[in-house]
Amino acid sequence: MGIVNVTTDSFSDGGRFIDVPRAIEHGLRLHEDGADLVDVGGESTRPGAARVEEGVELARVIPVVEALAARGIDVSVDTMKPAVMREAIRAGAGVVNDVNAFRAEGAIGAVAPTDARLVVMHMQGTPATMQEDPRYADVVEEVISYLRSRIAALEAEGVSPTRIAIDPGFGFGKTVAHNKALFHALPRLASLGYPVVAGLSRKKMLGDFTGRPAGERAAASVAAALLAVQNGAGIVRVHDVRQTVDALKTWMELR
Ligand code: PMM
Repeated sequence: MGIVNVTTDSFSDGGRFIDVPRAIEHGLRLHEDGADLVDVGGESTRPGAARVEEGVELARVIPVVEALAARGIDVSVDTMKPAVMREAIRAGAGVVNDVNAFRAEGAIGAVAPTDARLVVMHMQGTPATMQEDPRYADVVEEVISYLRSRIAALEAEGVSPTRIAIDPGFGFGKTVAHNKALFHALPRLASLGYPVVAGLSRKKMLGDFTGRPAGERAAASVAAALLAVQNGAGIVRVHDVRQTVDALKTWMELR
């Protein structure tokens, strides 16, 4: 899954793809580089990020989804808002990726009657405050039980389990120790029977490990993606698609 952030403040590529034609161009490039799925988002979820008005998010995201889907690309929309989900599906998105796990009022109703695939992610708190003081008694148990309850809520509204993928939400209300525990639990998450999505690309934890700023975390991101797949992730959400695809191809030949 390649990332197109149509925002002004995403932590890793903030401001670089705010205009629609450039976002489309970037999405096409990620597809050419080997992304099976291109994830388009118009509201940053970086720690401390402010919410974006629905109209602004629609104006950012829908033309990009439409243009990429019209070229036959499998497009995912990264949003928490039911109206954006609905419009994006209408514009051709095949996947809805919700870091809020379809908890917003009307979110399940927006996706249930469609055949869009869904990414259900764990987050503690909200992006505005989630990294202030994340706490868990047992992070792995709590993330799994949360994901199970969100899956149950979706299935109760008629969503087939075959449409659902799960994501532990690295960095979303988690310390480095929490992220590590969840990383090591990827095989267990995979054993729940839903494809597992892992998003580690350029995240702060990789900066902690390497001492590098977001724009210089490609090697760390590729290593994290490769290890995530080895641990059972079925989908990796990445900025550096070309490098990640090369690493995965090489691993598949040599393993
Ligand atoms: N991370 C970000 C945004 N959306 N969606 C999923 N499913 N998983 C993630 O880990 C995730 C996400 C934040 O990263 P970005 O600002 O680089 O997009």
